[in-house]
Amino acid sequence: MTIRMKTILITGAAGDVGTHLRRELAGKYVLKVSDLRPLKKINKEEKFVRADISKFSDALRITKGVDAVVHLGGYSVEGPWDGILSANIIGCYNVFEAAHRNGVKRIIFPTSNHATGFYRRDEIIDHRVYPKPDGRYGVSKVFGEALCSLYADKYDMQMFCIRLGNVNPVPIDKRRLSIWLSPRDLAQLITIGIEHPNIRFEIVYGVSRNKRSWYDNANAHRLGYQPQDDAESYAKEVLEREKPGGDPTAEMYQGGIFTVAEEVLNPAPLPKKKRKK
Ligand code: 15L
Repeated sequence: MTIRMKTILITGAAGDVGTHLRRELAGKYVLKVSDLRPLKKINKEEKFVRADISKFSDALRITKGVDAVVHLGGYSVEGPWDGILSANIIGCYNVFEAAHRNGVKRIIFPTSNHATGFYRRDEIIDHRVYPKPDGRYGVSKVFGEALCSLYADKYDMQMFCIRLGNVNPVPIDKRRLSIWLSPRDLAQLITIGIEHPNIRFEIVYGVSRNKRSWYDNANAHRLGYQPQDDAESYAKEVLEREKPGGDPTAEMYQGGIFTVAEEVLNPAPLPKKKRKK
């Protein structure tokens, strides 16, 4: 008996998280990858479909014939409202509604720690806390979570929300020691979202087994998540690099610099990768 491989649509596939995820999931699923931008590299078994998800017709086209959608597409940091509105509010609605109309039953929605960024760092929060977004971007992620809840209740879809911390091969600063998610732990969570038989509407935190975590991730563990990595292994070198001081509000809240950022292009850019000579 041959087992049919599931086809998974990954939107926003050209971004950092999408790139890590495609590498981790290669060979496990048929990957249909989409983005507004061209992909730097298209892997052998991937099918690339260019799409602007702020257009409903594009969303309908890309969600056809897939078993599940991992919806990474959109604006991934605090930024100008127009961009967030079209990519994260209109775009997110378009992808979910198009998936529903195409009979796709399962959506994995990587939301963000910035949906709850105005919780203090001395608090431990679980998946049941009410949202406390730390900016326009955070609000757009809360909107996406609310849509997930609606599509689960109204259309009986299986909606898995992962409040991502920071996906990176290694944690890059003090705040990220608490919210780091290694690419292999990311892949494990996404796989739970794709495969778990009893998902309706779930919220979990997308973080590794970090000693300094701000989250009680019991809901993820209940669904079988066993993170492999702990940011603490990098703590010494990260803290040695950390500059003292910093904005006191940003230091107090889990969302860090996002809590004080306005409509800038990216309040917390990741360090530029060193170019190979
Ligand atoms: C996010 O939500 C962003 O998508 C990501 O780029 C990081 O900035 C991350 O939050 C973070 O909080 O570090």
